[in-house]
Amino acid sequence: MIVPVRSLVRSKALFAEALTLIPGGVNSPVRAFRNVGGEPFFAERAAGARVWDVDGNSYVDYVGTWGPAILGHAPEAVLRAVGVAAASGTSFGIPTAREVEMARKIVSWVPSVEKVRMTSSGTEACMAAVRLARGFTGRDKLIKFEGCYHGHGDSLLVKAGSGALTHGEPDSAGVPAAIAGLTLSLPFNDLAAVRAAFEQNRGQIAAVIVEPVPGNVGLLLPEPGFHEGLRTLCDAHGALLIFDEVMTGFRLAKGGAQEGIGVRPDLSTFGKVIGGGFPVGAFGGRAEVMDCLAPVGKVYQAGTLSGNPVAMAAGLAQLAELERLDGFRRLEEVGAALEAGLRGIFAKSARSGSVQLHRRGSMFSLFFTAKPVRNCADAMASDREVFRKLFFGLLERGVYIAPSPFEAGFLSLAHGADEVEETLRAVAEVVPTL
Ligand code: KE4
Repeated sequence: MIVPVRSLVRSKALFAEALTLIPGGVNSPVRAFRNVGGEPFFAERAAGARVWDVDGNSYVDYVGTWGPAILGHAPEAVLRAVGVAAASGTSFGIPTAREVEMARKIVSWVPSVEKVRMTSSGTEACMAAVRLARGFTGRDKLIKFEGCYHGHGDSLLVKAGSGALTHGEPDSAGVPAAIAGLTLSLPFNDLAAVRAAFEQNRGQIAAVIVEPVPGNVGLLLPEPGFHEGLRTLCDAHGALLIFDEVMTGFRLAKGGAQEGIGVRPDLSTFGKVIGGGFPVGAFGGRAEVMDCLAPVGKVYQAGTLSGNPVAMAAGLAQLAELERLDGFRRLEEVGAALEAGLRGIFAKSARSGSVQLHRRGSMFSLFFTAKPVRNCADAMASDREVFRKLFFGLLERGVYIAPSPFEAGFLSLAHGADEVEETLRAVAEVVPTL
């Protein structure tokens, strides 16, 4: 493929101005390309599996706005629903029928969820779920896993993944030691470490929170028995099990990752897909736990735009399309096709022994290392320079993967054979240069 020289003039000018007005020039750190270097391009528009930058360059998009764009960008059904909803008012701060419809949908799709509360982000959902677990159990400590990212709430920015891993600084400044000290961050897939933490903190642990299939340190795959072990340990020690399905929920299956794993958490958090690209989060689970929330119980949580009618309309339309189009089966098919193509390319390359390709459904990631990647430490030990070369090699060929080895790739229903073929052609050109 002749690699066209891509003009980035307008992106550069916008970024230069953004840097004078917005910290790092971005409203969320992962967008800043800090993990790969260089400057981000600025999006002009997106449709289907593609995004166009302000200089007119187009890219097959595997970031999908970090998960929400599961149908592809600007799906007709979502745009229509948003227009209808917005025409009747964009926010009321008064209960609406759409919130009941969304709650009914989540409860019916995710059997472990008996009651659910909407928020405006995944961060809020995770923060609230942790507060609820502490209020329900009367305990303060929390177990999480290194590299898992549950938003930027203080208790959860401890050895967190995603953007927090950019400079190998998984902890954030500004989080009081007294709060961070209540969070025990353990290696993913290490049940012995969890067992020991419960033993050493008897009666003190309110909850274990985990991304069932972590997507914020690249994609990690849970080993057989890991989640069953977490369930057993939480039951034995009177702690709650929280599955953070903000990324995996309504993506890996109708019932989220927990459907395939077959373990019933006490609480789950959601976001991304159920907002159809609008600001949404949700948390739900056992009714006896959820009823500890105000105004019924004493655990306070609130939000001006929680259950926003336009966001609900977008999310409901997206979920309806996923069901109508037999979306989960098709996402598995396109994921398998991309995986087979990538494995074929790497198998014939000099890199064949030093790349780990992880995929679950429509989520995937690549680690450049000869060793298996079981947890955050293994992921951090992978070769970031090779990843950086892959990223930019693909970008200049019109394929946009996450600008960090510590993120997952996302496929959508708009990624068809043409997009996969175009992607594999670009990969086949770049891999020999790595
Ligand atoms: P938000 O507050 O960004 O809506 O959700 C936080 C969150 C919670 N839990 C999981 C499993 C998540 O993946 C996220 C957010 N994911 C990142 C992508 N790695 C969002 C992108 C960003 O931070 O800009």
